[in-house]
Amino acid sequence: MPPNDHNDRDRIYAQARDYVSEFEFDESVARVFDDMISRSVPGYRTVIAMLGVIAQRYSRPGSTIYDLGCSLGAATSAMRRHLPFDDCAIVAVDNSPAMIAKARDNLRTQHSPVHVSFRCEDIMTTEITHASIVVMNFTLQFIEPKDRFEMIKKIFDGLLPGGVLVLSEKIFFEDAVRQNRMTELHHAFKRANGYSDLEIAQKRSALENVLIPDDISTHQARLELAGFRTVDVWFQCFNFVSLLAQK
Ligand code: GEK
Repeated sequence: MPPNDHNDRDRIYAQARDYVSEFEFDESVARVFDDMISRSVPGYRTVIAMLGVIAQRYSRPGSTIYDLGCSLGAATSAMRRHLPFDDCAIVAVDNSPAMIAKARDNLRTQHSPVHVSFRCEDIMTTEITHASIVVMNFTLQFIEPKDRFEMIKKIFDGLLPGGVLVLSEKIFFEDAVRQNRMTELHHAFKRANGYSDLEIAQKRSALENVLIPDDISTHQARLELAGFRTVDVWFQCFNFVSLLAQK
């Protein structure tokens, strides 16, 4: 495959299917993932670019930075470019072998003294220690709701004092009118990016029991219960947000 195959156009749900199975981060998704996420998540490129700025501000010498659910390594790459300390290390984790293989490939050509180790494992089992920054960029939404507190608490415990968690998520609004308005705007965004109504509907049904969004107050309460001192929404576009939580 050509080295830039991750730039392929996402046409996974373009044809009508008799049965839409549950969404999986398999080889076919990994191949088109960069295109898929950029055309599906409003503000994705901005969030990735700002992770570089956040990494520059909150990294500490000799600390570890975690990218949990790293997919093709976009967040890792942005942070690595901006880290002011050569002795930081990045741990990038994903449980999809196809994603990890491509992430490894993508980062191979990036010149930086900062070491990156890729791990193909469930982030529920990842040990977090001596962390200045932990990034979960649109990943917690795929973790079973009953396991989410345990995950956040583990991150809190593994962060250094003053360390930060960047948590980006699709969110759900309790208020039905607001939920409809934001969902409509999200779908309008996808249509504007070339997705058909069929693609939008089939992808939505594939994700139905896989991506389970929380509302913003659930996120905030969970982070505070885990012990985070401050929780700020630093980015929002329609029903997608990113939070900065500091220990
Ligand atoms: C980005 N952060 O480009 N353990 C490990 N990985 C997991 C797990 C798990 N339990 N569950 C899901 N994943 C990336 C985008 S995508 C977001 C993240 C999206 C992985 C899954 O394999 C996928 O690669 C990633 O989390 C979610 O900044 O597709 O909306």
